[in-house]
Amino acid sequence: MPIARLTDDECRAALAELTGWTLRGDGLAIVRDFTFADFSRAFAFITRVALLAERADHHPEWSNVCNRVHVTLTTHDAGGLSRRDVAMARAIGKLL
Ligand code: H2B
Repeated sequence: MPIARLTDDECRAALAELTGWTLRGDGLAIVRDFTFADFSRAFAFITRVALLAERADHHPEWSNVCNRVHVTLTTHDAGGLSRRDVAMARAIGKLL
């Protein structure tokens, strides 16, 4: 289902509201690094986000090294940022 990309103004407003997220260099995604006490906690976080993502049918791109998780949010169906990324970033924030 097509979804609109955020306008530049909407991107700015979203970033002002979201703690810890920054705009990727190309402006098409938001990124955030998470650091946990150990790998188990990092993996538990990944699992919880995966369940959220399945429920929302909106899936992050991510990588994990030891206790760190790097998350990228972008909307493939929109070719950039959409309100789905903002909603997912908010939902992830509530897990912390
Ligand atoms: N995740 C992300 N990040 N972007 C999408 O556009 C997207 C998705 N689309 N998860 C969903 C699945 C789509 O492919 C299905 C068909 O709804």
